[in-house]
Amino acid sequence: MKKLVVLCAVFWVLTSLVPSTNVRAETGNTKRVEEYMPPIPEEKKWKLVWSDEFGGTRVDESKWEILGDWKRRDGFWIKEDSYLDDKGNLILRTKKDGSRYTSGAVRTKGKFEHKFGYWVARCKFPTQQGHWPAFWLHIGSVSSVGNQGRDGTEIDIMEKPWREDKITQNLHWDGYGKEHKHAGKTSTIPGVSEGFHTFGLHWMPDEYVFYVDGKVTWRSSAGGVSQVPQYIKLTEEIGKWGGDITKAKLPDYFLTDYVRVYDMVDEDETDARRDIIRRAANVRPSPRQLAWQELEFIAFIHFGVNTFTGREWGTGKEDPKIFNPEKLDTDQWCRMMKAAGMTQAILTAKHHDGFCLWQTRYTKHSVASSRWRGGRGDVLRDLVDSCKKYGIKVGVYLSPADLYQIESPKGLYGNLSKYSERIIPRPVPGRPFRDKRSFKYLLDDYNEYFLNQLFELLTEYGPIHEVWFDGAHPKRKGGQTYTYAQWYEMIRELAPQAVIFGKGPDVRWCGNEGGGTRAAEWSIIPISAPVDKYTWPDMTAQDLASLPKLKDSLSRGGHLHWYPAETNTSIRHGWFWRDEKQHVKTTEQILDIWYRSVGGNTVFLLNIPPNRDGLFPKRDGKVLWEIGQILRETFKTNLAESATATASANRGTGFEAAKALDGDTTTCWMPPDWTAQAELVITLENEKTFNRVVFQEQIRDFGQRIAKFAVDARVDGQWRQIAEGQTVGYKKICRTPEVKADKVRIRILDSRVCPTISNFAIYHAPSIQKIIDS
Ligand code: FUL
Repeated sequence: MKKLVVLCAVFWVLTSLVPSTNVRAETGNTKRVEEYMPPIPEEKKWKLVWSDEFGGTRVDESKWEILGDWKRRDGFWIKEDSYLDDKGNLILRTKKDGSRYTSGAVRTKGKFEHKFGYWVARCKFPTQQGHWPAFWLHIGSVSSVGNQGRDGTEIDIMEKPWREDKITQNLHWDGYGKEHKHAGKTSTIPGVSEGFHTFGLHWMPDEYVFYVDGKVTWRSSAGGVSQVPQYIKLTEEIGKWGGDITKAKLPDYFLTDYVRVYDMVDEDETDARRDIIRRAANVRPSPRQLAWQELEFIAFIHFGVNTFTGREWGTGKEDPKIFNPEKLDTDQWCRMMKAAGMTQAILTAKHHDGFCLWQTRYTKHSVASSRWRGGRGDVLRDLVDSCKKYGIKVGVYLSPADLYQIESPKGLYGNLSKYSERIIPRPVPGRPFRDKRSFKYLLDDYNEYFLNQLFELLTEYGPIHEVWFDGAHPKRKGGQTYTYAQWYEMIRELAPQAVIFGKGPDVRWCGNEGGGTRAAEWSIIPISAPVDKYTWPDMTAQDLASLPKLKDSLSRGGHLHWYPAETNTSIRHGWFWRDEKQHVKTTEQILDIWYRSVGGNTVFLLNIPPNRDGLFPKRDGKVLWEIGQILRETFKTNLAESATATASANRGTGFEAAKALDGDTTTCWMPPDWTAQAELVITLENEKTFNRVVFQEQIRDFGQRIAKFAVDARVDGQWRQIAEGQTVGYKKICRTPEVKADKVRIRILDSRVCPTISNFAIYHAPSIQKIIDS
């Protein structure tokens, strides 16, 4: 029972929602009570901001400081006299210890200090005389004199130094010396000495209202009302005022069932929050985005004149003759990509320098003017043919920046040509198109050139699955702008399966080129304009899409868009092959990026630049092979294949816990809506030794929802946390310590609306060294 209370309380804190002024709560005494909440204006709601339900066996020292050991009044505060009874109560014990009397006391000093709101504790009193239980608020500045109690007041929400049915409530300010001031009220409350009762304070900026069992006992503004944060104290003291302790039968106990602190918040804040969460949880990937996400690990191939000059960014003035990769063998590229487990290859068909790797009709600055294969070679053609053979998809990088078109005398880039109606593709004598579709757009010279080239790429090389638009510009000219809307429209028509990367609506640049990943990688991103009007800037911030970010954007008229991240980096230092002194990342480094990116809700785009021969270099090939071997070895046997699953909350038919284990990622376990926290427990067939835990959300129909989770393994009958994290999305892979366990538990600690888990698996990753050495 108590666990439920704690869970509920945590849920309230996390979701910050208290739906009505009367909060249902369960108590440690298995009695349901309706928590009394002071009246508030209609547009306000109570929100639980801090609480302790005192579950478990140890006082939570992140919340409380246990006082002692030292003398206090006529007795001693001793740490061992403050403890939990494992029935959901804090015990402050009073006892005789030799000749001295001892008791317990705790406070939240430095751990929780707060002002205003509703403060309530549910307590049961000791029965004997001589001691003095209290629930009060304090702060060091109570001692400062002047400014009355506004700079800090001792607020005694409850003191009971009597055995009779009465309690007292008090305010003290301006220190405890000559200037000390005080106001207070003693109330007789029949029955208060027996059983549990609640003692509350509604602390407002201009008044204190004291409650016992939900009834007002005293209102006061004495001292001008404290305006500063204060901490909580729960104490037992021994002093004459409480009666003669020598007459008491000891030990005696002061029990507290809970302490809760609520704030008054705007009603629409909580409703608006739910509304944002609901909206966020309803954003879905398009089928093309989903297909792209499932590619997981893809290749980038930077190749061109830079390969022959050793430059990262060309100048546009390169002589095409320098391009001569005599041994070019795209089958070799494919074998290596395949060995690594890569599923798609994106070629720099044209990089910033403007040199084209395919037989374009629209410029001579291409392979056609090179010495390679007598000017008849076509790198893209070779690549698509090989990829077809090896079952690898193809993407194209077509740089909007084009230095050849900027620098050459008749260059089209920024040439200030007039926009006029033009037909794409522009016919070229002797080079007809098989695809008879055409597009009529208002264009200038460079946008026409760009669209003509896109038309060639998208109609003459088989299906293209990704179009990569780089935002980088070594140089600009003539105020050249791009007619992106037309580019996108033509891509959608000619290659509906293709995702548009970067300067486009489908796939987001992860924000760095070093393989960095985010702890929380959301695919639901706020954008400041509707999709068709948005200009897709680089998004490099760590926090792109937390709820506050969504709220901020929506409040300013923004929109939510499914915009998943692609993590791009190069296996080499630099994007192009330079020489064999060039640093190549190690297998361990690439593997680490693979885990963080593929296992962190992004697609991993790894660049492997061919050398001047037109081959993937040996060193790079070795890393690719090792990566593939390691991943195949690691993920070959799912040790949870014959496992069974149960869940803490169930939505019903079709969404049972077992759906997380059925090998079908379109089915999932899902608890009821507004279950932000829930657990999925997987019972393994028998004890298994593993160090990888994989799970996925069903993003196709339910989007991305999980915001915080932990993973536990049951080792020798004891649950032990082995991983924690924030987002999950398409896939989460946790690298955990190696454990031998018979159960695994995913604890969803926060999610939007409710979580889904479409797949769960565990694996044992062998030592990398063993594979590298083999
Ligand atoms: C950047 C470019 O400037 C680099 O040369 C490289 O192509 C990289 C993938 O994108 O923006």
